[in-house]
Amino acid sequence: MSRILTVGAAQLGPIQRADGRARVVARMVELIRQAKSHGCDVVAFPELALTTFFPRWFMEDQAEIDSFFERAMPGPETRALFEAASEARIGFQLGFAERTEQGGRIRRFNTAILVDRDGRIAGRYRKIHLPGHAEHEPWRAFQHLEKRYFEVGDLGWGVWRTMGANMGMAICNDRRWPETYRVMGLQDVEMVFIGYNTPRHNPPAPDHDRLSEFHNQLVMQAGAYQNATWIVGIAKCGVEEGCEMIGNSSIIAPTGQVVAQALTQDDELVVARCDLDVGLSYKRSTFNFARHREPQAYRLIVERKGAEPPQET
Ligand code: CDT
Repeated sequence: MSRILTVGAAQLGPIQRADGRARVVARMVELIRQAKSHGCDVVAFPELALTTFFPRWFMEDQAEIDSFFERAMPGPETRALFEAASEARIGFQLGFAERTEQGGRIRRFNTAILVDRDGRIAGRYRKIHLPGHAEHEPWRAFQHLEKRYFEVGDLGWGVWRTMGANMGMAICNDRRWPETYRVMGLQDVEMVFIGYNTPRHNPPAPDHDRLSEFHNQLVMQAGAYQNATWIVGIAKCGVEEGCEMIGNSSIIAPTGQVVAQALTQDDELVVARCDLDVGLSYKRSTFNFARHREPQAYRLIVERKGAEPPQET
């Protein structure tokens, strides 16, 4: 008997700086309504889904920076999203900027949560691979200041048994790193949600620009196959404040095949019926980790951070 989870990747088109939370939440509620009509069990939104991608600007005024962060989840403006989803009996995944107080210290993370069908937060992930830079670099066409505005996530990559599946999350740049997937693969993950905001132009390496969609597919399809898991990639895309971000939100099977993909660079729901047992034959054969992995040979991966070339012989 197969275990089917119907999933909606709720891609969002651009969010401009002047767009308030209420307007964005209304767009998300409309996508939940569409998800309901397609029989979705769970719907996934992008990274930092509630505002424009603010790390593109250098800001020094902390109050201005904090205007992009959520102090409570749900908060006054996001409660409507929780209510719409639980009314529809749909779980969801949401990326947002999290401002939290821990031990008397304010901390800020690029966060994603998994919310079950009853509107309860079942899982939380804080982005670990923060791309970009921490200081103003005016030579760039636009900034990418994630290293300035966020701390490195402190929760690792969890996997939660919820909504009938083993579910995990990663955020945007994490998808380019094989370690991300393998940590979840080792917890028998069956579905990973990855929201992203990926500008087409990469100022330090413009030669990569024309390969943006290819690299997006390459890493997510490889992560799915090598860990025998479904991957749901969800873009915030289109031209946001003059900066183009790629779309191509995709639902990828444990076989590595793309099952469904967005056509637009706008709000669009991508739906697939995902058989959670499709990965089983891979987990039992080629990627039977318990049988075939050789962790003693992988020690360098955790012992060394940067590449060091060999000595000349
Ligand atoms: N949001 C995010 O992580 N974006 C990055 C841009 C990389 S270039 C600084 C990404 O990996 O898509």
